[in-house]
Amino acid sequence: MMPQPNITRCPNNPILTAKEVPYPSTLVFNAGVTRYRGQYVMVFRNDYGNYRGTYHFDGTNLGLATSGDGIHWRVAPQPCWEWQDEEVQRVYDPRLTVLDDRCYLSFAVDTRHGIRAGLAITEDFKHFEVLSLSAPDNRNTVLFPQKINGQFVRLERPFPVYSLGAGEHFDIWLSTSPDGRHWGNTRLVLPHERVPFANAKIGPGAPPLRTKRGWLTLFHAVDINPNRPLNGWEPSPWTKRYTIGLMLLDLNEPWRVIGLCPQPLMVPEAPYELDGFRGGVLFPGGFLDEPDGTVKIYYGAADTVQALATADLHELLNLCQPVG
Ligand code: BMA
Repeated sequence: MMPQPNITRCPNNPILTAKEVPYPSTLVFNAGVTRYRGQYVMVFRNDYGNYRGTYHFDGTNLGLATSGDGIHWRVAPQPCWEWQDEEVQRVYDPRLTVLDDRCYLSFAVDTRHGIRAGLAITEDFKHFEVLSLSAPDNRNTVLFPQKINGQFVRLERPFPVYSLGAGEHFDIWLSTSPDGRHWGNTRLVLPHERVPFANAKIGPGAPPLRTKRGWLTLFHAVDINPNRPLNGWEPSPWTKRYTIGLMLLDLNEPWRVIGLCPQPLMVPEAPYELDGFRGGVLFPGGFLDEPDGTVKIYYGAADTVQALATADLHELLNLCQPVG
């Protein structure tokens, strides 16, 4: 018998919503979360104002929240970053990684010439030095919390539409960098067809957790069913369900998948996951281990609110079936 995922949704869910944000806010979701200098830090995506079509509101900025326990959050009085100019339309879907006591923020950037994946560094969450921006189209980059063989390492999700034709069949890749600015040595990690519960794109979720057995890694997996409307508020019918998947990557050769959970770790089922701007979306962005052997899984729910679930680290490791 396959062990079943034993995941506990936080009773306080959703742990952050637009109501708690002291500046214009409509949707609060897809946050990056880490521990930095003695507290939990969250950078969340904040879409504000009215819906303007094609998934754009009046604007999008990034908000900052801090916490002593990872459950109850204080939102800073001002957004921490908004980037809009002639070329850049918005920065969104942040992920946070602490490496050598510096905090890195990886993010997606919509530009007038495609979607780019960026990496910035900050110490105060007020000033962000942009180290790199990828060529389009790429996003969902997550930085590993350690250098491997002296290199920065990231997972990423390019989306090659021209060569693959119609459809959204995108995969998880990995690149390395000597300095966080120049990225290369790109390799395929997990093709979407190896994920039994995805019939469309997959993408990196949160920065991987180092364990004795390997890098434990969350990802999102999309299954499209045109006969299953997901009841979002968005005017166009939404049929893409986003579940959370789990894999184990080799510690020294992290492009090698050594374990994969054959079923989703979490599927949308709580009301705040099913009802929202886009119903049925779980989008993991933070994954933290605790001294008591549990882990915290932070995820955006229904592209509307921020949620948290907990699990046992060893149980998660045991869910990953060996793969050759
Ligand atoms: C992806 C991104 C995410 C979003 C998800 C579901 O393509 O845009 O920001 O959460 O779709 O809408």
